[in-house]
Amino acid sequence: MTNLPPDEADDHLPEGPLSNKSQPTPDKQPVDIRDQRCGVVAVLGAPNAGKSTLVNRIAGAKVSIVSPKPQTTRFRIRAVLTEGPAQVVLTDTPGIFRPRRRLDRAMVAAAWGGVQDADLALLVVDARAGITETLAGIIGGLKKAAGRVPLWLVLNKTDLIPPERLLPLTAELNQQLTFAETFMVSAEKGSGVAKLQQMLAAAVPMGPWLFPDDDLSDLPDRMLAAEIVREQILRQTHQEVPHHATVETEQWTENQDGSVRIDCTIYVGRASQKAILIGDGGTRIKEVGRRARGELQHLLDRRVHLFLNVKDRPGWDEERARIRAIGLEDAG
Ligand SMILES: Nc1nc2c(ncn2[C@@H]2O[C@H](COP(=O)(O)OP(=O)(O)OP(=O)(O)O)[C@@H](O)[C@H]2O)c(=O)[nH]1
Ligand SMILES: [Mg+2]
Repeated sequence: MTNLPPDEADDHLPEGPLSNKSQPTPDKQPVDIRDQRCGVVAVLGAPNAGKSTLVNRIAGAKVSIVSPKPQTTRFRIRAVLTEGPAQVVLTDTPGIFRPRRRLDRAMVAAAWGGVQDADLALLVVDARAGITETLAGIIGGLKKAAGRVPLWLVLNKTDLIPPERLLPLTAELNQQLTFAETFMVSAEKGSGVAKLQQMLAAAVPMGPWLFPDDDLSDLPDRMLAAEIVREQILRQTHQEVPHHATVETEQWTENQDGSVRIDCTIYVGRASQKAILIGDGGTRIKEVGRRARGELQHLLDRRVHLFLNVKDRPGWDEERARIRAIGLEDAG
């Protein structure tokens, strides 16, 4: 049991918090329901292609966690962009790869499920990585779904490669699949994203909005807290620990003074991983807690007391209950 005392430091990370509400804009005119347009856009691709970075960029807020490690996103998160009469609901999905664990199968099933529910799908490709084996597998899967949903190609991370490499890659990908549109962007730097955003807003069909216009995401606060803690684990631990850790919010207690107490349990696969995560004298877990608490406090705009409890639980990634707790459906 590693219960942390509430940390008094009030800092938060420079990347900005996850958030599920936009700042109020008082001059916004209400849009008549008969004029509203709304569409669901699935964002898919290989792990680490930059899907979540792109979704956050388009939503204008950090809705989905991002890390340099593959398999950061584990379940579908919807980000909402409302612009004029158009509402674009972006579904950020887990990267698609060859699954091994029950958890992996559920993640990949969630990603493909995202395409089934969509009006449009964006295939995000890491332009520097090019056509990897993983991407070839995704293209194979998309060929089977061809025709059911329009596909747009988004070549990302264009800041990392010379421009002359982009056209051959685009040509090769367009040979393998029919893309209605192709975009070249840097989700991180922002270049090319405004154009994509405009085209998305113009492409969504007539229909009533699915979300209030100040919603940014559909992530419940308890899940949000767990994701913020997991993001810190992804950033502060290495090798096998991040992929064998899962976070669940066990308790959410409203205090009379307006603060909230959040108790999270972190499950890891082995006692050795638990030792790494806790660190010498508890230094690492304290830092995870300190940063996560800073972000949460900023996001929830209230004092947060965060308690982290690390448990080793071999085989949690084969357990149905753990998989359901992170919002995934068991895919067998
Ligand atoms: N240089 C550069 N880095 C990027 C760009 N977009 C994303 N990244 C980085 O790529 C890494 C992965 O980004 P994510 O957005 O987490 O990727 P993802 O596709 O959501 O990954 P999974 O959730 O694991 O499938 C992070 O370190 C990002 O900062 C980009 O346009 N340029
Ligand atoms: Mg992601």
